[in-house]
Amino acid sequence: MRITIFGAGSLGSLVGGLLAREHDVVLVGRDPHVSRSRDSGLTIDGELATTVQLDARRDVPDRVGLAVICVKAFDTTTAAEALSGADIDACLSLQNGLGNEATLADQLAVPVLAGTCTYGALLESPGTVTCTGRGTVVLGARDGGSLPLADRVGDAFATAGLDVTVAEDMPRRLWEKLAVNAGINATTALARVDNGVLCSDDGNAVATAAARETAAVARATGIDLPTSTAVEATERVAATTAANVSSMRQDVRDGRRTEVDAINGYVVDKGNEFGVETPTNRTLCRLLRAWERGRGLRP
Ligand code: KPL
Repeated sequence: MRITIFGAGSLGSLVGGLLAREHDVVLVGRDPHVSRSRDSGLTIDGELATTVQLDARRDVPDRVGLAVICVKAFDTTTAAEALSGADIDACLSLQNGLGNEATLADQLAVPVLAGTCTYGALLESPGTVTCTGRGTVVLGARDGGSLPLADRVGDAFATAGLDVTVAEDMPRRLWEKLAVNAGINATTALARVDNGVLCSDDGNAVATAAARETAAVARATGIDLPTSTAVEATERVAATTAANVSSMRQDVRDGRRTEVDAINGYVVDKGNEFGVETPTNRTLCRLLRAWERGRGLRP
C-alpha cells in the first residue's frame, strides 16, 4: 500500500518506520530529520530495532495514497491545507485529542478514519527514533460502525507487524484514549517524570483523577465509558509505556507548545457545556497554559 505519514515527530517516525518494513512509505516532516532519514535510512532503536529505507521529504508528494496524520492537534488545519491539492485515497488520524477527524473531514474530500496509538516513541536525534513501549493502534469509522476501508487499512498495518485492532466503537475508544492522555500527559509534563512513575501513589492519584473526570464528561455527552475502564486504561498504558517520555513532557522539555487545549482543555470545555465539574483537568490546564504563556508560546 502507498502510505504518506504527515508529521515526522516521534510517533509519526515510529509508525512510518514500522510500516516501511512492508509498504511504500513517504515520511513528510522537517529537516534535519527527514534528509537524514532519506539519505541514511530511518533507524528504529529499542524494541523492534531495525533500519528502513523510505522516501522522507519536506513537501507533500503528488501521490499520497493513505495519508496518516501524526501532527500535533493544533496543526491539523495546516496539515489539511497542505494535503488539499494532493492525490489522496483516504486519511487516518493518529493524533492526540478529540475533534481532529472532523477538522480533516471538513477540509478534505476523502474518507477519514479515526485512530488512536499507544506505542511509546522518542525522537533521539535526526534519523533515529526509539520505540520505548509496544502499544496498540486502534482504528475505524469515525462515527462508529463497520467500514471495508477500515478493514483494509487494519490489514495493511497488521501485515507490517503492528499490533492493530479495527474497532466499531471509535467514538468510545477516542474518549478512552482522551482519558489516558488527560491523565498521563499533563501530569508527566508538570512533574517531569517518565510515564512509569504514574504507577506509584502520588502521580497515580492525579492521573486517575483526571481520567475519572474525563469518563464522567464522556458519559454526560452520551458515550458509555465507565470510570473503571478509564482508570484501568490509564494505569495499563502508564505501565506498558513506563520508560516513555510522554509527548507533552517532550514538548515541555524542548520548549514547544503543548496539546493541553485539545486534551485537558477539551475535557474542561465539554464539562462546562454538560454541567460536569472537572477541577483536576482545570488545574492541569491552568498550570500548562501559565507555562506556555511564560514562554511566549501563547497569547
Ligand atoms: O499518547 C501518549 C503520549 O505520550 O502522547 C502515551 C500513550 C501516553 C504514551 O506516552
